[in-house]
Amino acid sequence: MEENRNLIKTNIIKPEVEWLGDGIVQVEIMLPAEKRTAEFAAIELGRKMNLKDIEVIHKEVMHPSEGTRIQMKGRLDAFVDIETLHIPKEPEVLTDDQIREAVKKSPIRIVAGTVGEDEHSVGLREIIDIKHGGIEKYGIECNYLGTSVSCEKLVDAAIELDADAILMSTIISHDKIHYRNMKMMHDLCIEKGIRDKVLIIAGGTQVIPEIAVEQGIDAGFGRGTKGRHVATFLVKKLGEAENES
Ligand code: B12
Repeated sequence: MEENRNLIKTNIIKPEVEWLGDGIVQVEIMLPAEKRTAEFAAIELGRKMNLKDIEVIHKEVMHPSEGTRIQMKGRLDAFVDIETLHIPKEPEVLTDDQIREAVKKSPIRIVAGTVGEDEHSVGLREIIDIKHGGIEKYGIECNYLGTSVSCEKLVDAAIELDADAILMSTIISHDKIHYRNMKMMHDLCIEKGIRDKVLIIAGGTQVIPEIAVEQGIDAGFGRGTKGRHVATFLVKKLGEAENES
């Protein structure tokens, strides 16, 4: 601790667990191997990550046919100078009154569902439902189509209801199915001639906003999203489109 005391008043940060800037990090690894092999393989992998003083602190066989989860700790002799970081600004969130006022002036209608074979409905319901502070509370008309809805069905519903936005939830991320579904939704909207009339918003536990947008959709939202974040995006984006036309 003594040797790192001078870190306190600098822009330098180092990982720490016990002492100021002790450099200790915890790493979690799943290895397709039995317990003992996994333990020693993990230590070797830790060395290849340039960790020092490696200790395995937990091992757990998930299923004999799957492998072992290892948690280990080690010392990483690295630091970051905060001054050199590029930290993007957090998006501005409108107040409840601002959102309600905007929706009153220009009503918004959305269609929503969890896509593909995704049965995880809790997240999307939190975004929509009034009882969770979802977007319904601002007067946004929500048409929830349910779980495991095909992209095609959501696009058809958007056409039929003349919706302003499609809200797709995609929690499962194996084989990047979440991003593939976003691209499919974007392509289908082009094919059916509505891409310039409808916003596509996707969300889910493993959704990284920047990567979501790379699939051609308008916005992606990850863990911890609240209805007010989505409502702010809808109001701002639809407002911009209105001003342009
Ligand atoms: C509950 C749960 C289930 C329940 C779902 C019940 C239901 N009605 O929703 C049941 C038991 C059915 C289930 C089944 C399965 N599950 Co499950 N499940 C979970 C669990 C424990 C919690 C999910 C949850 O409700 N979170 C709480 C909500 C509030 O958070 P959220 O979903 O992230 O939503 C927030 C944001 O992501 C975002 N958001 C989400 N959707 C949207 C949409 C829009 C438009 C926007 C803007 C934002 C947004 O906003 C939300 C609020 O902040 C997670 C583990 C975890 N801790 O995340 C695993 C998890 C998601 N499940 C998993 C798996 C593998 C499965 C199964 C395949 C298991 C199996 N072998 O059968 C099946 C799949 C079934 C299917 N066809 O979908 C994995 C997914 C792995 C992956 N990366 O793909 C997880 C991560 C568990 C794990 N660690 O392995 N599951």
